[in-house]
Amino acid sequence: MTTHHRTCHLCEANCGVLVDVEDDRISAIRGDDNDPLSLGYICPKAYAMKDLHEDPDRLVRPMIKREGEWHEAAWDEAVAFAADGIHRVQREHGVSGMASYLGNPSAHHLAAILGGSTFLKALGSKVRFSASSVDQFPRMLAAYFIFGAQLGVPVPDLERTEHLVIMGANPLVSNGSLMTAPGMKRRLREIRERGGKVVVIDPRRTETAKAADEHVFLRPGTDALLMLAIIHVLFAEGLVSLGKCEHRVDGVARLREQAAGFAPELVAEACGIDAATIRRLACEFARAESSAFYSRIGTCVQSYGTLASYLVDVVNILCGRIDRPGGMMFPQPAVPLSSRGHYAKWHSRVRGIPEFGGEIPAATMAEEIETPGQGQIHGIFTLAGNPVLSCPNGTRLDAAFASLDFMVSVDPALNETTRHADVILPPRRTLEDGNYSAVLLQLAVRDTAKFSPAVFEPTPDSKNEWEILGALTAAVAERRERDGDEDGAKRARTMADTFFAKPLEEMLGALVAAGPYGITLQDLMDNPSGMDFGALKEGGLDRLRGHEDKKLHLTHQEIDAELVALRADLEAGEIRGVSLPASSPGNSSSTEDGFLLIGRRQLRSNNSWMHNCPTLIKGRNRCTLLMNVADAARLGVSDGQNVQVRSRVGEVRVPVEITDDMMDGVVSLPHGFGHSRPGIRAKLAAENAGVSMNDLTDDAALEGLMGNGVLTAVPVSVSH
Ligand SMILES: Nc1nc2c(c(=O)[nH]1)N[C@H]1C(S)=C(S)[C@@H](COP(=O)(O)OP(=O)(O)OC[C@H]3O[C@@H](n4cnc5c(=O)[nH]c(N)nc54)[C@H](O)[C@@H]3O)O[C@H]1N2
Ligand SMILES: Nc1nc2c(c(=O)[nH]1)N[C@H]1C(S)=C(S)[C@@H](COP(=O)(O)OP(=O)(O)OC[C@H]3O[C@@H](n4cnc5c(=O)[nH]c(N)nc54)[C@H](O)[C@@H]3O)O[C@H]1N2
Ligand code: SF4
Ligand SMILES: [Mo]
Repeated sequence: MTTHHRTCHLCEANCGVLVDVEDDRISAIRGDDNDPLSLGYICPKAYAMKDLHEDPDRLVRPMIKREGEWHEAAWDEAVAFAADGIHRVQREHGVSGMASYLGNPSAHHLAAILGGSTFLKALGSKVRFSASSVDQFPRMLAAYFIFGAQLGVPVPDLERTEHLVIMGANPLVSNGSLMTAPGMKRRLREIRERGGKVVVIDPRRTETAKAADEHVFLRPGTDALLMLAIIHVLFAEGLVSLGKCEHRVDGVARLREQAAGFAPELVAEACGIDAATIRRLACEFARAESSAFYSRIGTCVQSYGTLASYLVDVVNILCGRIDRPGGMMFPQPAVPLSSRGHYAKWHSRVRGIPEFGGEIPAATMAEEIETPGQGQIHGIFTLAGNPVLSCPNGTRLDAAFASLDFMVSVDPALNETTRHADVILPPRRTLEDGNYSAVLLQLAVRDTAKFSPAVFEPTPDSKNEWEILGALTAAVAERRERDGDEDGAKRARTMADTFFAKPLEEMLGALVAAGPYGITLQDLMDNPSGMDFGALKEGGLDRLRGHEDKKLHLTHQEIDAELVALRADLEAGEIRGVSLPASSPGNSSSTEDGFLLIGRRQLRSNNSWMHNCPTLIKGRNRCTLLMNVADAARLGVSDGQNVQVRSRVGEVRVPVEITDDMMDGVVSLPHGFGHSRPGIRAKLAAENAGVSMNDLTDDAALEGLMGNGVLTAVPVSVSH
């Protein structure tokens, strides 16, 4: 038997694992006690690494579709086919006639993230989409506004905080996000054991809420109102104390005026939280020895997502919690990926949505494909994504993909999205490749570094994303050269010759050597469980490559406009067109059969792509609609009964699961299911198909500042 050290690549937590191999098969996957970040913790998903490695449905050969039939192909043939298609679309419809979509796992693989970003430069199309715009973009845009860097997202100093507020996140199940922090259960327990407090604000009494000191139900979509009321209290009670940010924050006085109109009493009913509780939350946060206000996807994927995320940062700033031990701090990773980013340099063609970091929102993908005219999308390149199940109005997107002239996917799965491709280029199995978690270690609650060497020899004639995209880039360059497209050829040729020509490990070696610890690849190899650079360090605000004046900026016309819109909405009794409850007793958000739909994550699932893993999918049907006891009684539905859920864009039929854990008037569906579409190759997933929540989410609803997908507080009706 041999034992191999790896970092689990399945979610953001980055747990150190030991993979035991006997006779060329994985015999065990265990937590690595010596990993300085995870200290031996793993979750049940770790075992899915074996399922994924052995998945019989995984594509191992490139696939070309001809007259509707899939055929295995040699790499040369498939790469040439892909390059021909891309070149044809770009020649006929312009460079940006070929769009791209990068999915979530690309952030977990060095080969994919470096390969993807380098290939997109060669491709040259400005029409880029990714899973980030159905996820954390609002959090990043808030960081861009305030700190001047889209990757300048602070993380809670879990190892030292005395008071942690968790809003719109369920880290006990998700294992944390924009907060690389394996072992959340232990971490929360330790905060409480040292006399600290953990508060969860969420429309569902989640697994995390149950492990906290206090849970507060919040009406979905109203986070910005709650934060404004908290800011109002901080000013009214004289609790603003900027600490080390004293001379580096702009716009505090103005903010005070803006928050004046949002007294707790004014927002209480809309938020479903009484004013006294809001006051207490604010005071406890400000008065704690140390405190960190952490918000995540629930707060992002709403119509005021950027404003809400921004106001969370503001609360941390006003209480002097930024860049301070026990507060919100900036990690110092071994490979810093500093990127200032940009915003609103240009706008999407159809709805005029501002770009952010060079992308336009995934929720606009379908309209950009369907709407004729100059700049229409005719082809798409997807890498590690399944937007048909993960983006709003999946039904429409599904049809839009079917109408494309050409599509190429770099993905190991033939799934709901890649079934529309003309050619699929599958990367080799993850455990056959080395890896370094460059993106997620940017956001870790402790500074560490670790390289994961390959566990298995590569399957003969297999390629990773770096190699696939390198070959594709060279092939595209050739076609452009042949056609005399000098600029395009040069762009692709430069990428192929100067970047892709280097082995990935050489790229990594250069990156760590240039980092703050000046380590070498050999150092990483010599420390198979990882290198520990200690607890989060102060000075992050100085290290950040943010605003030129090194200040935190709290005055932005975009934010002002959102505040005006929110104020008007509050007066009109709605949140961007979704009605707030009429002066109703208690927390109720429901009207007869009308509900607000929210999502949920589950420990044995990960977005759309792990339902073909036997160890995860076994057991009861988990694609259920959670509904509160009183709502179920009112509708006359019983546990397990199938109901029809309708939204503006679609409907699904799904069994109800009755619970005490939902807020009145709010129902919850997990996303990532819906494997009943024909033509996918995932036997177990198809047998446990469930329904897709994104056949209900609405692509007409966009977040106000950069058009992030609105995946929560979706108005639906439920009937039987
Ligand atoms: N309603 C609702 N919708 C949501 C969310 C929600 O909470 N509610 N969450 C959103 C969030 S946070 C996210 S991140 C998105 C995710 O959205 P996507 O990233 O579009 O979807 P995934 O389901 O993660 O699909 C991952 C794809 O990557 C492939 N893959 C896996 N490993 C590799 C690899 O090593 N290399 C390559 N090349 N491909 C690989 C898989 O086969 C699969 O096709 O979904 C979003 N959608
Ligand atoms: N097991 C598992 N782990 C995962 C994933 C997975 O699919 N499964 N996905 C990974 C990915 S891609 C990501 S981005 C992370 C996400 O990690 P988290 O951000 O922790 O995601 P969720 O568990 O969806 O938690 C979101 C919470 O927001 C709540 N919520 C919904 N609407 C609102 C609202 O309007 N306001 C507030 N305040 N709360 C609201 C929901 O009830 C839910 O508890 O998880 C990662 N980890
Ligand atoms: S928490 Fe995430 S990284 Fe850790 S074992 Fe589970 S899936 Fe892997
Ligand atoms: Mo995500």
